[in-house]
Order: sequence, then C-alpha cells, then structure tokens
Amino acid sequence: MSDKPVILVTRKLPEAVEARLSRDYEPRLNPEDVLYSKDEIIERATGAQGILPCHTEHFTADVIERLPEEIKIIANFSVGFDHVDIGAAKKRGLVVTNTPDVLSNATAELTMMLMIGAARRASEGEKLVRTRSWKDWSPAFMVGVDVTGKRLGILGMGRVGQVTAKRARGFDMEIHYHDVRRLPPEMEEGAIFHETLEDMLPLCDFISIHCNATPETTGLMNAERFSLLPDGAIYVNAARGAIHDDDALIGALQSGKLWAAGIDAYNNEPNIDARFAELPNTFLMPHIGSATIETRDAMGFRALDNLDAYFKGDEPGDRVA
Ligand code: 8YV
Repeated sequence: MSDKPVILVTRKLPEAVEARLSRDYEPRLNPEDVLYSKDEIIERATGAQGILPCHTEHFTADVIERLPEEIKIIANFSVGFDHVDIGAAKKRGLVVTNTPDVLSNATAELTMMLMIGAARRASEGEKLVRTRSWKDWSPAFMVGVDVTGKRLGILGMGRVGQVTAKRARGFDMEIHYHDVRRLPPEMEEGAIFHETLEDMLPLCDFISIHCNATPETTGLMNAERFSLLPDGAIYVNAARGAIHDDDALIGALQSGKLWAAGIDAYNNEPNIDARFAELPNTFLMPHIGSATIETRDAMGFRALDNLDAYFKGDEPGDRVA
C-alpha cells in the first residue's frame, strides 16, 4: 500500500494533470467522465483524503455532512465555488480551494466573442450558411450593431472583469463598472466606477456579468434592472446564470428592450430554459469560458498546487474555506 494521499477526481482531467496526479497521489480517476450522483460521490469518497471536483458536482450541506470523516479538502477545478456550501464546509472544518487567475484570459476572450456574436447576429448567420438557406445579399441583409466605441458596463470588476475591460479597450469601448469595492485608481485605467448598479445601468450599451454567484447577487438582473438599460442594449453573461432572472431576461429579449444577448452561463445547466434557443437574438455557448487546452491544464495544475500545499502542511494559496 502506498502512503500517498487518496484523491477522488470526479471528472476526466487533461492528460498532463492526471499524470501529475498519478505521480504524487493515489487518484481515483473517472476515465469515462461519468457524472456522479451525490450518493456516488459519497460512496467513492470512502477512504479518500481529498476530492478534486468540478462545478458539475454539488456539495450541498447534506452532501458535506455525509462525506466520510477522512475527507479533509475539496480542491476545486474551477474559480467559481457556488457549487459548494461554504458555510457547511467551514462548520465541518473542510478546506476548500479554487483556481483563480489562470482562466481570466480565456473567459475574457469568450466574453468578447459573446459580445461580438450577439451584436453581429452570429447565430443567425451561421445557421443560414450551415443549413444552405443563404440565398441572397442586400444592404439590409443581416445588419447588426457596432461594438467599437460603445459603452460597456462590467458588473463585478474582479480578475475576469479587469481582463475583459482591457480587451474591450482594444475596441475603443468606454468602460463603466460596479462592484462592492472600488479599484485603486491606478488599476482603473480610466474605467468609471458606479456606487450602485442602478446608476450604471442607464449608461450600458453592453452589460457584461463577472461577479460571483452568492445569495446577494442571485437574481440581481431582474425585470426592474433590465428596464433601466438603454433600449437596444446587449446583455452578456459568461459568469453564472444565477445572476439573471430567466423570465426577466427572456422578456427583455422578446420585447426588443434588449437587442440581443450572448450567454455562456445559465440557470439549471444543462437543462436550460428552452426559450433561449427559440429566440433569434441570442448567441448561446455551452459553458465553455475556460475551455482552452492551455487554460484547462493550468486549472488542473493550480488545483494540484493547492492539494500539494495542504498535504505538505502549508496553507493552500487559493483557500476559500
Ligand atoms: C469551469 C467555471 O470550466 O471555473 C469556473 O468557475 O465556470 C468554468 O470556467 C468549470 O467551473 C469547471 O469546473
């Protein structure tokens, strides 16, 4: 028997990450990449000291209470940790970590793609070409709106929000932001801070969501707040679907209050509200913000750095509980 710590790995991870896991730990891998139920997680965790999950596994208070006593750490392969009940984890003395920084570029890139895809009617255009339904061209054909020079409101100016602002400046966008804390002036790079979301919304030709999903931010983008946007605004969410109310967002898209939406993060993934796909003015991606080869490797290594620190008796760098 090896004395390496046993780690339950809930999903298939990149090859290089699994190779390092196998070198330094006794990993229980999931080569078929099956989605485990709560009961299966609890069962498979027996005899393990740590779990390396994704956001697809939900560590609700009841799961945390039922986890085997030997489990000491949940080292997430994700920056978001809304799938873990942090209060319950703290109560049990479980260490919880995430993977910040390493996915900011990939997520900001996808955010730009959502903004441009929504503004330029990318879904409609691609469908026309793919289904061989493209029959003609005219000056009025597939006309969208500019991104360049528009005002972008960023809700949540953390790591991803700041990189998105940088990329958007390349499109000469005027950056506005709302967060619970104002950035130090040297980090604002000209971005305009708004004390309240209500102050910022009327100025947003585009609004992009980059905050964590917490009880305070859940449902923040409701019907009242969508109504504060300028007519024809574009809504972008590559963070978490919980931030918007589905009925309010769909209502704003149906009424034309919103020109379009670019969405990568939904409520109830992957069984999302069917109306999103029926609307012509949505550009929809299946939660792939961090899905690049380089970023997925980096996320795995970051999760492993956290495990290594914990099992060496050090404080993991990315501890959230
Ligand atoms: C990840 C994400 O792919 O890191 C996050 O919070 O939302 C995604 O980019 C996913 O969470 C992996 O578990």
